Amino acid sequence: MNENITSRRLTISIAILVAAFAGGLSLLQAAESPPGPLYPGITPVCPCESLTDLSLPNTTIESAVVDASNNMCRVTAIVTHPPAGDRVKVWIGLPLTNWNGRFQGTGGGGFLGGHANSLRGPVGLGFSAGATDTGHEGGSGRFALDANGRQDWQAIINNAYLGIHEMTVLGKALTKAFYGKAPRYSYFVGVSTGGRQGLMEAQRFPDDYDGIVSACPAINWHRFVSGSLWPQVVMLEMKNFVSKAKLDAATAAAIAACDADDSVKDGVIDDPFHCAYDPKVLVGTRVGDDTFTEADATVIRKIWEGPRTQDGRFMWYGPERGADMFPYAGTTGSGTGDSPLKGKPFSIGHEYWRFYLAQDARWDWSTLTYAGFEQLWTKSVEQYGAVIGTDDPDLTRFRDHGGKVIITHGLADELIPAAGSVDYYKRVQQRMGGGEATAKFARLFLVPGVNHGFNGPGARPTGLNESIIRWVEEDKAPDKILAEKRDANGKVIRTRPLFPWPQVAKYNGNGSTDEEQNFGSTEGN
Ligand SMILES: [Ca+2]
Repeated sequence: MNENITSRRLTISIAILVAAFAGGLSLLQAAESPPGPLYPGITPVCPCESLTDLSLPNTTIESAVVDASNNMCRVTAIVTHPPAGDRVKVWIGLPLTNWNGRFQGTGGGGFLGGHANSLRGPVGLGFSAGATDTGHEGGSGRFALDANGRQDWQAIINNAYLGIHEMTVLGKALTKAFYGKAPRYSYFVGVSTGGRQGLMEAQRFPDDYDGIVSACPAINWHRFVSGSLWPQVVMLEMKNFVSKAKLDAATAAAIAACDADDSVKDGVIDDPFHCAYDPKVLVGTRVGDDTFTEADATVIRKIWEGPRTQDGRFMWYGPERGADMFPYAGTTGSGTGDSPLKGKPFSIGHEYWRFYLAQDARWDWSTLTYAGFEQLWTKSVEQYGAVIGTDDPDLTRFRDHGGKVIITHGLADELIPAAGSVDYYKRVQQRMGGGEATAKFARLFLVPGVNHGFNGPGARPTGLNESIIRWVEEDKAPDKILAEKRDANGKVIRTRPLFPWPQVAKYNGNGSTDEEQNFGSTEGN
């Protein structure tokens, strides 16, 4: 593969990430009011610049400078793990005034471990805050191979779990050095990979955080990221690439078929898990200048079904009906004349196959077969599950430490199948003593009709930071989260309640379906 193609793919990868990341970040910071101070009137006990003198094992504090425009002392440090020679970059922001007594860790997206810009939001709310590159720059998965083309396990581990832990340890130490007091509570707030990083902390370093908001988490990484190439192998094996127009037509038809099942016709399938719409209905219909075929219906059915072994056994979930199928299929062309239909794998999945599974930067995805897919998907589970799977349901130590976690996932997530979060939460319930016992410290809120960036026809959750703080500090568990939909001018045009899974919102039959008070909760999903 030449450099042009490589850099173009990287650009696409980063574009998708930035879009999802921005949506997620705005989700987590929208309209949040600053939490009250835990140490009223506290001020720094040393100059920002003096933090470079702090001595911590395997840590070099490169700079500590006042960033007046963001009211913070901004610290940059490198953490290493001798003799590996690795460099995990950590950014810590410490409010110059009005520190609220809490620390907040932030996460990344895709292969991006995190970003220094993520400090601004939480510091603006009075948190001391941390971010890290988890040991590599940028959003490519190339770091998984060393200069000799072999797996760089230190880099893989730093990205999978160790970088966030190092950031947290350093962030707490710098907070204590700067204010003379350790943070009383620590929170981790993340979206996508950030959501995965938060749950990884709960599983592996359960004392790091008191509260975690994990939005559309990239948990089950070893299953769904490799699984994201399933639409490509299906289309290759069937020699039938399905156009974007046909994929969109099938999504629209599924929404039309299942929209009213929740008794409100609003363009949203509240319960896609029970939407059984079959695209065979579309066979023979015209889509633009083309006709929908049996083979098109089969491909779409297999995309929704998700990866299966050659003898038909379940491997993983597909995106739900109502989620955009284009990011996984990436089909371009019209299929007519000089415009052949071509697929294009989801960029993060493609990089994972190249750098983790095939371990060959030049690996050609168009050589995929069902047999090859099954073989390397299985390798992914076996070789990387324990490292980056983030699907350990044993949260005993986190619970016993007093930890609380809110998981939320859009049901029209086009990049991470929402069923994976339900699968994980069910396993947590089984491991942690049942639904009621689990709900005392971990709750899942599914969000109908929103995608990976929490955008779409549905309403997006609000007040997640406030909810986790109230749960941790006042022991008030979130029984309901308010979701709202705004128009282009920012005006709220619809509100809906979200209830902890398996409860779902149900219209009570009276009043506006755009007002949350007209919905109650019922058992669902
Ligand atoms: Ca509906």
